[in-house]
Amino acid sequence: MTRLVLILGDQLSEGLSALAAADKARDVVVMAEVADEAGYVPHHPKKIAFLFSAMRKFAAWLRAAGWDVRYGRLDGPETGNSICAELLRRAEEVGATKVLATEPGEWRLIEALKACPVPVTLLPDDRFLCSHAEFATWAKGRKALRMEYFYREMRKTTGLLMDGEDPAGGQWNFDHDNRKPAPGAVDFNGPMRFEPDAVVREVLDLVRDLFDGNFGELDDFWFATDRAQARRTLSHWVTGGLPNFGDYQDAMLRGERFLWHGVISMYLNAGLLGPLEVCEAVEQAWRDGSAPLNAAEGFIRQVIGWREYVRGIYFLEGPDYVTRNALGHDRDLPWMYWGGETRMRCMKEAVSQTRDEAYAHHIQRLMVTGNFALLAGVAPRQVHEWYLAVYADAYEWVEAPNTIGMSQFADGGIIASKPYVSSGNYINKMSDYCKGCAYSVTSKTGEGACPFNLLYWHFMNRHRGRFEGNPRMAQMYRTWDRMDADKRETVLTEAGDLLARLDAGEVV
Ligand code: FAD
Ligand code: DLZ
Ligand code: SF4
Repeated sequence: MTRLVLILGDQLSEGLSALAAADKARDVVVMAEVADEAGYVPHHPKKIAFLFSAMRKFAAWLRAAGWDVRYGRLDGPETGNSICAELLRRAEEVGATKVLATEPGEWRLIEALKACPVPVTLLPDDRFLCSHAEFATWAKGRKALRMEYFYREMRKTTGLLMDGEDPAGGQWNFDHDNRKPAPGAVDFNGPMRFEPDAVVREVLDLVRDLFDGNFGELDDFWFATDRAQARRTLSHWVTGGLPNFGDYQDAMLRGERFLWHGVISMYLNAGLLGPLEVCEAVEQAWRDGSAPLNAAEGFIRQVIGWREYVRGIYFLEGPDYVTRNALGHDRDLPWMYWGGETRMRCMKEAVSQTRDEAYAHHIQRLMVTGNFALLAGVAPRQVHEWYLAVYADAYEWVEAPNTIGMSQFADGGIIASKPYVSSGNYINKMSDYCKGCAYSVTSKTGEGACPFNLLYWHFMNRHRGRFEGNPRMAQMYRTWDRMDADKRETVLTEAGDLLARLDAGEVV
């Protein structure tokens, strides 16, 4: 009996569990560009172009490897609007009654597949290094699910950067070496860029026609769109970017969009690269002496630590995770996130590079756009939908814990032990943004005071009941209490005025 083998847009891996369980001689692969997936948030046009190009190339690779592949194009008149509709159509076409699929990375789609009239068998997604069961076992009985302890277990299981039982270099984490401010010049020319070929050009035309209204620039598309290109991107970065990756991981510089970052998350998350192979390449560079340990460890921690950990949390916490709002924030996402005018240089830089590249690095996401939304009290659901839409690497399993949990503290502290908030001082220390800003980072109040400075204290004051008992925040409450009462009043009044101007849609 013929079965269908579903391959989703972020499942473009040769060793995918659904493919491994299928029989090339009798089963039929189904892939489809469908309106529901392309439209559940207004995805950045470069994200759609990347995924459709990579899907089309993966389908061609499967065909060359002998699979019967039925591929639905978005502009194909027969293509269904949803994954389930497409499965039903193909089931009828080939006479199949069952579907094999690898578990999707989003509750929405898992539930849709379970409700689909044609029965779907969901197989574990073994492209990750930690299964749901292993994560649940690790989490069981713990008071706090801190990433650092999870990460140490992952180091031991994978053997990465281990000297026998001990961590290489005698310590698990070199993060304290990885917070250097931006240096003057960047000696890495950024991620490898690829000229669009015929397949990509055809997709670009389609995306230009159908997604013109979405936030994001489609021109100057340079992403890798198949595994061979993604592998070249990885080697290029390991040679040129990795050596300085650790030192300047948190730095931000005007006009330097990628610094020494890998810019490989979109390839990892779509399945063009695997987590173990990228970590092994990085470990090898350290063992060969071409990259320092703080860089190799810093990178490997992000991949086998943070990436696996956030996925574990997403699946452990369940479908309602994205609705959490522990701080009761309800402000609308300011228009500046969609490219509206702003006088804040840091926000302008982060948003405009997001519009151009569908990329911003971690500190831009966490300490600029995320920090501002949290300080301003924006509804976390809206913040979540923005991040899910605008980044080429965004799928809910990874984006939601980062946004709802790490960035917005909306899960009440499952991921973060304290909220990631800062005044302008942090941004000034880690970037050169403040130099060209209409606001003054050193002004705490008055005309031209940096909005981060005002909103920081507004946030601390309005959430005092929740945070003053947190030992990591006590010092800041002491600083606030030592401030002159009039000064505190002025800060809160000016912060309130600023929020009112945001709500009124004025340029801030
Ligand atoms: P590098 O700095 O080179 O890091 C190496 C790799 O580590 C990344 O490619 C990525 O796979 C992994 N990694 C690093 N940090 C994290 C993390 N916190 N969680 C998971 N993986 C991590 N990452 C996504 O892949 N998709 C998202 O949708 C996403 N949304 C985010 C939203 C917010 C609010 C924040 C604060 C972070 C988010 N991240 C997300 C994490 C991180 O910002 C990106 O993984 C990183 O910027 C990708 O760029 P890079 O490949 O250059 O990473
Ligand atoms: C993100 C995305 C987009 C834009 N389009 C498609 C699509 O047309 N077909 C498809 O199979 N997958 C697409 N995806 C990826 C899915 O949304 C992703 O598989 C789920 O969100 C689960 O992670
Ligand atoms: Fe951002 Fe404030 Fe610096 Fe301006 S002064 S760039 S708003 S941190």
